[in-house]
Amino acid sequence: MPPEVWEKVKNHPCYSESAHHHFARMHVAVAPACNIQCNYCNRKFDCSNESRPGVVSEKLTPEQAARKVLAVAAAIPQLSVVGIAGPGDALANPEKTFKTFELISQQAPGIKLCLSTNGLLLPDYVDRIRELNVEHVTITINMIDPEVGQHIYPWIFYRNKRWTGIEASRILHEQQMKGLEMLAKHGILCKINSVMIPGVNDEHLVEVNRAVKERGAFLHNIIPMISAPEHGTVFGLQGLQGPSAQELKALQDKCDGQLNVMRHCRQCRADAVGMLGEDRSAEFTSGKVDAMPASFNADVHQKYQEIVERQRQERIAAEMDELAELKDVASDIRILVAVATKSDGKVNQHFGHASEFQVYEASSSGVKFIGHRRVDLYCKGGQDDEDALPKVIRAINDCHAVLVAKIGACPSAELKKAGIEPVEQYAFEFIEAAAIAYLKSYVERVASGEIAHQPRGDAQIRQGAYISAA
Ligand code: CLF
Ligand code: SF4
Repeated sequence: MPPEVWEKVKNHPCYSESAHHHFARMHVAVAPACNIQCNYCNRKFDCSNESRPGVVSEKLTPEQAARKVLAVAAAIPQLSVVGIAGPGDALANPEKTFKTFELISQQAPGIKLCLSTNGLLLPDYVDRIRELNVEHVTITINMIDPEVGQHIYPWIFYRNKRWTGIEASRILHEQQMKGLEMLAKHGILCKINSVMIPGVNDEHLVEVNRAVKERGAFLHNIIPMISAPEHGTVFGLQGLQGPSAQELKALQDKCDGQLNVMRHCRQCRADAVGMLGEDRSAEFTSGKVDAMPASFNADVHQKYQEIVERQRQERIAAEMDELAELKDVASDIRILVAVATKSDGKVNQHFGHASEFQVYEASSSGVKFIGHRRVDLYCKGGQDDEDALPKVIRAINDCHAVLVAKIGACPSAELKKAGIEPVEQYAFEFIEAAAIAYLKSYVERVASGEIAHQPRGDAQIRQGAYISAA
């Protein structure tokens, strides 16, 4: 990656997988209106235990948003980026969106600005985006063929007129492509979000991937549709299901290499706060923010970034050391391992405290992050929740092992029964180094006949609800 691009992404938790272990984002919900309708979205729904785009607990004015950013920056030194991602469309609310960015860049100049849009009005605002030094823009592009688009978008509202059917998708598509080309020409890093809707656009997304690459996109984020009937979306009510873990991975693998593929998206709420795997929005409601200190101390954030840089170097060195050892063990075995981690890219969480597991693919060529699986906490208030365990097992059923800091005897026995090996041996080590060391020991045990290598089954992606870690 060219050094000037790495400078832009190295502290952005969404644009760099390695950054997401260290840096936090926050969204300010200043953009309530939307100018299109997607069949997988219902913005009326709001539940404090629900985490998905479009959902928000309270809408903010630009001034309230700027104050909230200062309060969060004072409390969370990991904060590196503020995004506007709805709950409607950022560019359908241009005054509020750009006023908010102006205030933040004046009051917290070290924080990156990030914008997410459906792209309908993007060409109109490229100049404004550049003036405000917004370096990261996400466009949600679910199709490049209006024939496909008409099944996703029942209508759009454009130039004072409501458009429906294929014409609506044609206009949206043209605007998205034009906006992407304009941004790329000016060196703004564009991430494309595509919602994978099985039976509607899943195969088509390979063509989308090719088309956005040609137009200069930096990253492609293919996310599973969240679709439960109780969300009240058109697709949810029609009974359309999101993809399984294997289906999602197969599509991401097909697109990988053409363009960088993001696999660590958490499908955040429009008012999310914290590291990607956590949601601390409830700590920063308006009433609480008013009583908090609100100031931006650039030194604190700078010092934190220096610490992360050192950890990154240590982490890479540990991975290289383990890879060198793996070279002695020739094998084409490729396995997935689930990891319980809180932060810093280490195996450092108790099995029962994990609200998600990160999944890595380990092979003789190295370790690759392939996704995360949200789960219900197994340990709640010190009590084990036996009902949660089968769901955890279903969520990581494609993995051969789960690497944890600690695990109790009972879940350990159940995991073994399901064919998933619980492993405490790498507690507090860097994830990549731990995954390679585990693979080495696995391959050696297969070679010695101690265990037989068996392929694993599919795993379930949890639909929507995310319970904040206790
Ligand atoms: Fe927010 Fe999006 Fe910027 Fe990130 S989220 S506006 S690029 S700062 Fe990130 Fe959240 Fe996925 Fe978005 S994990 S939903 S990709
Ligand atoms: Fe919902 Fe976003 Fe689609 Fe608007 S663009 S309908 S907010 S998903």
